[in-house]
Amino acid sequence: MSDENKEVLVTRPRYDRAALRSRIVHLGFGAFHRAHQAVYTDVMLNAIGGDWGHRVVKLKSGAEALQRLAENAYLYTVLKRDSRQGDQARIVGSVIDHRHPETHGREGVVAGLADAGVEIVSLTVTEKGYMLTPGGRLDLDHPEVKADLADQGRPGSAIGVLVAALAERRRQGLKPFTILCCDNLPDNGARTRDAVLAFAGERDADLAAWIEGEGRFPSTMVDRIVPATTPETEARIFDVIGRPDPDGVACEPFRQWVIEDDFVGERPAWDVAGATFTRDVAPFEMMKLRMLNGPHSFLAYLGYLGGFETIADTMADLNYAAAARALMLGEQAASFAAPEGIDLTAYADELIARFTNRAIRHRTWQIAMDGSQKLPQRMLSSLQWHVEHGRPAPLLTLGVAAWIRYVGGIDERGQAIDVRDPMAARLKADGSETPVERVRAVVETSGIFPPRLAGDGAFLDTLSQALGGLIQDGAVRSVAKVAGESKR
Ligand code: NAI
Ligand code: CS2
Repeated sequence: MSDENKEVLVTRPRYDRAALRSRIVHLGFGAFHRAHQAVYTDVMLNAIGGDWGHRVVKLKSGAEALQRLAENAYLYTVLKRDSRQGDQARIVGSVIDHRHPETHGREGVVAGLADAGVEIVSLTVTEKGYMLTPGGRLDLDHPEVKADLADQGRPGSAIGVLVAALAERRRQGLKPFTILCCDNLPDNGARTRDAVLAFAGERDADLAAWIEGEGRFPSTMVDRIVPATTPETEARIFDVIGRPDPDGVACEPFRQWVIEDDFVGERPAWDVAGATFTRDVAPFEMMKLRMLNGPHSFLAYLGYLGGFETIADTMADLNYAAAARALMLGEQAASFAAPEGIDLTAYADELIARFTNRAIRHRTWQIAMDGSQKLPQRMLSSLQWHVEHGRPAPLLTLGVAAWIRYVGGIDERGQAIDVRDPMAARLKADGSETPVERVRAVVETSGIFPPRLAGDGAFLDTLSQALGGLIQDGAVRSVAKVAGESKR
């Protein structure tokens, strides 16, 4: 019997859904939240019951999708897929309510957070949703920040909504809620806190002081590969559960969540579902961003340019697989201190196995999105470490060169690339520049390179050479070359 035809185990909620309350509000109800935080709550509820439920919010598009989810009693499928072990499905029951600005009005969204029963507001609004400068501060010139500061009762951005809801809680004499950032940002709790305090400070210094004193912003390391849903995923979910599920998602079996244990009030016992509560998340965040996300972006840019559609397709080229592992262990691992008790070689081997999972179709194009928001924490900070220590870093350099080539907007076959990035228009190549000119232009216009790199002529020359080599040889040969050199 082929894997596709084997009977698939389907786990369903065994707890009393009527007992759940909207004690967690989630901003950014995308693929990841469905297969990560909501699953941890669902697993916990199956184990010990309780009343923790999620009220989910989308601030941008998706009003109809949320309405449809409500009509389906907020139940949806998470399909765990593994090319070696087969599939397993879970019907998740922990989501119980929603808010959307088009359905409930912007004021209704704010009220959904300010509600006295809410203990935690979690977020997965993507890196750009925090509206930060390359230095990690709230960008006061960002058009959404300006608009929300001008119309404070009706905010549209995540930070604006958080501050408006906190102001309302204070007005009502309530405690603030805990703000739990679950995006792939470095020091994600502290960055979110700084952004919220900066926004609140523009509005009212007393409000900012109250949030600073009473609020809590635990940092988290979140991990599970959850690609955007494809028609193939939808068809497979149909086969497994016997009906269509437009809200279903597919993901890998692996999941990890490390959470700083610092909440305003109560919190769910997510540890029952496998999460780790700890005092210091930073070493885990750093390890994940550099060992997983850095190589993910490397594979995404060089894979896309090399003509590969997904990460698993890219990894099937053994030079790419060797280069990814060499990047992890030969360059990234040197640049940070591993969390206590973690063996980075074993961690890297597990990552390579996860990237090779052919049942997961994670498009290189999807991961390539928003590179200007991702590169600093994934590659540029470790590249800076290498430059400061006088150590060559050919794989990181090639990865950054591939990003520069990719955001230029034309692929190796002369076809246009659909570049999705807040800086896309600024980063487009004009086609007449030499690699040296192009590197200098991108470094200057993006503003994302740390000064130590942007001001280092030798580094810029090495990066220009890598870009020149990539243009001349193409991605596949360039990767083969660095993979070969890394073995020596
Ligand atoms: P998605 O595209 O399915 O959902 C993104 C959500 O963010 C949507 O609800 C969208 O409306 C919202 N959003 C986008 N831009 C926004 C903005 N400017 N302001 C407010 N909301 C905005 O993406 P997915 O897969 O849910 O990933 C979201 C984030 O979760 C990632 O950027 C990453 O930081 C984190 N993450 C994702 C993982 C994955 O494998 N999918 C794994 C680990 C973390
Ligand atoms: C990916 C991540 O889209 C991306 O940029 O690198 O979302 C990745 O899938 C997750 O961080 C895995 O936990």
